[in-house]
Amino acid sequence: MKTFTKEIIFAGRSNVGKSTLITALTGKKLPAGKRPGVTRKPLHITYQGFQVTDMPGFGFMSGVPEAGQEAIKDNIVHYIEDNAGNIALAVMVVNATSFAEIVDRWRERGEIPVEVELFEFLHEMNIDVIVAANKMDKVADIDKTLDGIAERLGMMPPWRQWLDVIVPVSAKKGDVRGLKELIRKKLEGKKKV
Ligand SMILES: Nc1nc2c(ncn2[C@@H]2O[C@H](COP(=O)(O)OP(=O)(O)O)[C@@H](O)[C@H]2O)c(=O)[nH]1
Ligand SMILES: [Mg+2]
Repeated sequence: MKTFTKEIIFAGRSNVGKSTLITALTGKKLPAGKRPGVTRKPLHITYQGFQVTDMPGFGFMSGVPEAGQEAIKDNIVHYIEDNAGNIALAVMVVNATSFAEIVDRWRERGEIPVEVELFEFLHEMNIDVIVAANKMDKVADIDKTLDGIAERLGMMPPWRQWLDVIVPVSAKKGDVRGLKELIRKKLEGKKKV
């Protein structure tokens, strides 16, 4: 029987620190910190028997027209649909310092924020999701910030009720231990199909 390498995808708005986070977790370099939107196609690396995929960042990027941003979103959705059977886990990376503000701004305009849409879409596809709240080194009130993120994704605060979903990290500082541990826990026994 043919076996497939299981996949872990990292998705999120541009500039939230996806590439930095993958490098911090795996020790492998990906293009990071360049112009937002530099990651247009899914990038793959292999890590501990898994394929790790850095998805293109969605949302506003200076210099990228709105049609291009929509196309990136469509690509992400299609990629996930096409590979759903093989995706063992999705890590949705958010910028903890701006997530609440961005979500509220979209909602005030009567729109569904892309990250909320993505979170729900992954659930519909039966893909296990971790929300990595990144840039925690810039956050003053940790509990309040994480409660705000949980609530906006439809998870009743306090955020500590959702320790199997939400994990604070600081990719830049290399503080990713909680995420590493949660990924390990979720992937136990999921390596091959
Ligand atoms: N303060 C802080 N900055 C970070 C953190 N992680 C990433 N960054 C910065 O955020 C910017 C975007 O990072 P990048 O990994 O390219 O984001 P991507 O577009 O989501 O792949 C870079 O300037 C990083 O140095 C973090 O944990 N804390
Ligand atoms: Mg990137």
